[in-house]
Amino acid sequence: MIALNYLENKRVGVLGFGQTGRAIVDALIAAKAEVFLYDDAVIKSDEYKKYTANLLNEDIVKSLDFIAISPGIHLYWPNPHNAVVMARKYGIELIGDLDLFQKQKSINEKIIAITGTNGKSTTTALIYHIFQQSGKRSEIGGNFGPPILSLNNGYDFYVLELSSYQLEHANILGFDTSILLNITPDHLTRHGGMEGYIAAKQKIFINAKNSIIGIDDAHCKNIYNFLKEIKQNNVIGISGKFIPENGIGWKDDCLVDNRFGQNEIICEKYLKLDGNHNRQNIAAAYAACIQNGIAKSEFKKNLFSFSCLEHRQEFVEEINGVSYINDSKATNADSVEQALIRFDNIFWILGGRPKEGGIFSLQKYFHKIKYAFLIGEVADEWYALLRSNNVNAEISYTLEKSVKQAYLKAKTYKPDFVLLSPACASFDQFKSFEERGEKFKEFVRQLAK
Ligand code: UMA
Ligand code: ADP
Repeated sequence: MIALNYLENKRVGVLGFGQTGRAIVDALIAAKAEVFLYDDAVIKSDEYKKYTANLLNEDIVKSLDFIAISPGIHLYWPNPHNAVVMARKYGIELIGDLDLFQKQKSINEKIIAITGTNGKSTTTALIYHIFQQSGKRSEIGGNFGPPILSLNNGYDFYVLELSSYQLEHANILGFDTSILLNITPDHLTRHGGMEGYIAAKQKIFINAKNSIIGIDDAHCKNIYNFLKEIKQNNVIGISGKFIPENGIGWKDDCLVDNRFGQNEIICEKYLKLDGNHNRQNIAAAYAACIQNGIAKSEFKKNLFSFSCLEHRQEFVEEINGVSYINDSKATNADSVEQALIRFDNIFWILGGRPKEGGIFSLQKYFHKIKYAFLIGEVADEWYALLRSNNVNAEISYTLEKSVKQAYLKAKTYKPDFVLLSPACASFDQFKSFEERGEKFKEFVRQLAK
């Protein structure tokens, strides 16, 4: 756990008691701070009940030194949380866990911060894997893995996945290495629209010592041009599709380092982590490694020992010549697009709680869909949309039924892949995308028995 000794005897409100809130409370207790814990849901844990307080009560709020907030707490859109409004009225500071970490961090502890709409977790895990294997003492956490304050002090590198929520809350910036992979519309309600979402993402570059940025989409390309214009230090453009000028990218299935205009071939593609999207992740990871003293040979050796993460285009089973793929983490159209580019002749299981934009942008891949199985809240609406585009489809509503129906229909339609790539959040039927992916694997393995 991160030592927050500078908070001894402080009166600290904690708003939100999920994973982040729990790690904050634990660190505050260890630091001998006085904790005032509040969550909109009832806090049932006997262990933590004694710390609860009403952060909607003026007298309590105005008595605090500050309030520590979880990433899910809204500061602006669509409405600030009531406790946030109260805190603002009395000038009580609101601080996220990343800033609490930054306030105690020594100069020898470096942060590699990774954001982007898609590919954050894969890139974060890949960088951490290569750092570890190359003998760099590292911790991994943030939006992926353990919450920041449950990491340990004294490591050389903290490889942190940062969501737009965490970046929105961050005021202490200036990471050693900052990576922005890509930007497509996501979380628009929380950020008040696309501008707010981009603004949160690009905070990652404020005062960064090394700035690594994907230039495969127009939003990131604009940010790249801006960083160049203001002469930010060490800006490296990366791509999963081509070789950027003075950057890092791909040509003829090879990763190419063109930082110094020499088009140096670093390695061939890694089949377990392929597709333009993963090539973008690999290029970003290479840039981060090379900027932090890892030799090219070490990078190459350790890239090829990386195991892909679960729920991201994960192969589950082959049954009667059909491969079942778990892409439960594909919760937006852009991430689903990567799967639809990669696979052909597809039985597609999709649906859940839809996000802005839906699947409209995926129309150009509909010819690859042999049959679609709709689940979750959006099932009726997307069934109508797919049918109006002449895609064979049926409504399953539940994941279990969709897997059974796909298995039965496969005998007639002979797809190559049954792909769960939902283009939706999971919360209408599952606790998380992980639970949805685990259930999918369980249902598929039952078929294989
Ligand atoms: N809560 C309130 N009032 C609110 C909002 C939340 O009381 O208005 C309470 C909830 O009742 C709940 C708690 O706050 O008890 C949840 O807090 P949270 O939503 O900040 O979630 P945590 O459990 O702390 O998990 C967060 C990240 N979740 C979100 O940002 C929504 C986790 O990312 C992250 O792994 C974890 O911190 C550790 O750092 C998950 C995620 O879905 C994977 N992230 C989003 C994404 O990747 O798209 C951003
Ligand atoms: P994140 O943590 O940003 O959600 P993940 O690495 O967990 O990213 O991948 C989430 C989904 O996005 C998966 O379906 C995966 O196949 C896809 N994906 C991974 N990397 C990229 C990328 N660079 N661009 C677009 N999609 C990606």
